[in-house]
Amino acid sequence: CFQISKWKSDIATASKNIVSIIEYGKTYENRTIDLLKIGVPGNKKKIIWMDCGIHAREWISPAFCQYFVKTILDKYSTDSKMQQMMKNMDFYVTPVLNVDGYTHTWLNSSTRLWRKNRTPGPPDCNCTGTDLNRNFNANWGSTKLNTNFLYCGPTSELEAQAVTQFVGNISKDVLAFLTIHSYGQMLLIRTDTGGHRAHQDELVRKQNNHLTQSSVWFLSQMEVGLAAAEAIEKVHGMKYKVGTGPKILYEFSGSSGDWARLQGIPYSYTFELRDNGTHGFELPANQIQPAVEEATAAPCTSSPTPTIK
Ligand code: ING
Ligand code: ZN
Repeated sequence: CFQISKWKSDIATASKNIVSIIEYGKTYENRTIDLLKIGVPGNKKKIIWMDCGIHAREWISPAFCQYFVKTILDKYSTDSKMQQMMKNMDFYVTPVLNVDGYTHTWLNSSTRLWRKNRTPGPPDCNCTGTDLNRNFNANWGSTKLNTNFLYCGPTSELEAQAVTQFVGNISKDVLAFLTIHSYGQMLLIRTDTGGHRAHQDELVRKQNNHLTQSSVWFLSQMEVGLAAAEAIEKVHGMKYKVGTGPKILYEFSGSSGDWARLQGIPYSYTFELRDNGTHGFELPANQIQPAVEEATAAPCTSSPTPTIK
């Protein structure tokens, strides 16, 4: 984390005109939560939100955020499309959201697979930490997953409060909310009502057999997702699945992405980066570079215009 902090300030110094650091919260152990704001200063800009490292052990995620930032900055210096994009949009990139948990996984091999943050549980309970991706105010408590291991908020944790407050204030300008995890090689999209209900929603859509605003929007997310998966595959041949969490992974509630969608942010995607389970969270070093390269192709794909029949 020390190295990532240094990397952030180096970048902000090197690209003063378009990069700044915004501190927007503190962790339980009093570490700073901050993000890089990247874009040409101006008015009426749209925002792309990206957070990495909400889960401590998913190390490829913070690596991805750093590579993504490097890529768009490199492009900015040569590519007129990127220069135009930076005039219309700001990227808000949090390289590590769960700073305490992430630091904990670097301690030793016995803590390497820690997922949650580091808030202590009740004194009589051997249950340190809260799963931050079950702590957001989105259908909170509506799935079976609020056990110790996957405790639900709502928004009891400082880290979730920081995101809720910061994004809440700017949400009408946020075009896309991207939150980065591993592993599984998936791009998760959302229904209007959240991850605990996607099955039912899909049935209703099929029964009605007509286009509501919500189904048009759903198809458009799907279409953008499929184009992104195709772009990923072109880089190193890796296949990514596209769909809703409950359909291709499992049911959940209290995730940041559902919360973002319920705030009215049009596009909310959760990335599950490499791999497919062979190494899982402990992705070998020689896969870091290809994994972040291919995933960068996803947000850098220009969105297709939805072709709804
Ligand atoms: N996966 C996510 C998790 O929080 C997810 C999957 C994403 C669920 C978005 C719900 C919403 O469980 C990992 N790998 O953490
Ligand atoms: Zn995760």
